[in-house]
Amino acid sequence: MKIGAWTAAVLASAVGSLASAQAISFGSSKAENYLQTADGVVTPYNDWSCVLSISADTVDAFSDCSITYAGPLSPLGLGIVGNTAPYGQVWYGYSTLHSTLASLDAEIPPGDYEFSFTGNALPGGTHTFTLPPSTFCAETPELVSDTYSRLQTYKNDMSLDFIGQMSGFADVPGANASAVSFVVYDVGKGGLFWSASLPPTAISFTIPTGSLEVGRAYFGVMYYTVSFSSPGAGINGGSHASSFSKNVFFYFNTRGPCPADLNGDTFVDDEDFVLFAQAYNILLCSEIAMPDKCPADLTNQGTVDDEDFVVFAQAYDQLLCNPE
Ligand SMILES: [Ca+2]
Ligand SMILES: [Ca+2]
Repeated sequence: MKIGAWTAAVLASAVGSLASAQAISFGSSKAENYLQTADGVVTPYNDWSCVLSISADTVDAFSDCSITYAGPLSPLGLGIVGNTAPYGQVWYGYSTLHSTLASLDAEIPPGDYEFSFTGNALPGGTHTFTLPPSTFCAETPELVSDTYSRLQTYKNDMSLDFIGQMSGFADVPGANASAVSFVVYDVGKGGLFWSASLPPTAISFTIPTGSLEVGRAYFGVMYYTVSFSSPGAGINGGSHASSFSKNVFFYFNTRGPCPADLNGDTFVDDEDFVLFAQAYNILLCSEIAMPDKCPADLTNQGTVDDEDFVVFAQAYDQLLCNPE
């Protein structure tokens, strides 16, 4: 063997051993969502749901996956939600939406779930994952004190860190991976701007200055997640994980004192109306044609539609910007 070929073989072997750990993990995530719209105002969506997942650290690991279990959706087909290096391939199977936890638990009860996976880059097989009884925290996730309203006016003070408060939650005995966690996304194009994970009993969080941009609309989610993790219980070192998460959504923007002044000349007039009409015709903030930061989405919901027109028309009638 020439030295060059030997080196290549060793390299291939080393890369192969890194890439072929072939760990396969199994999970379940039950969740309920809430919406916060003011200080002290948190409303449940009553949309209890569950995702069952299988993830392999190899791209194109399987060609098909399904779950058989003692419940009405069995056999439950799974679909691919991710398939990129270095994360590998992830399959999800979904419950339907339920207005109560009892109804969700009737459809996705605790017990044994037998995952079947058809081989592709990895061998096929079956594996039993045991879903524990539903164990949500008692607390409702909420930005407490004046955190919500201060977030709405953070745009006036973005050179400072934003420090908010929550109540945290009492963890459940036996849970070993529980957390209060956060994500903040851009409403229009969906990019992640800030995330954090804290212990369940944490009662404050900090968004460091510089994390957010002037002129954007954001939605944030705070998760109260009770989580049970069993590293090594999956295949080839993969894990089992079950989480039970209460999530609260909140919206805010950093658009300054006069959002309807789309060209920034301190008046809301016909020039702004032209810009508004162009955005209205595009409709979706996620469209490539939409101006960056989607400034005409005055309601922070990801579209420019009649609701935004109502807000715009009120500002147009006033002509001069009135700082909020
Ligand atoms: Ca203007
Ligand atoms: Ca809108």
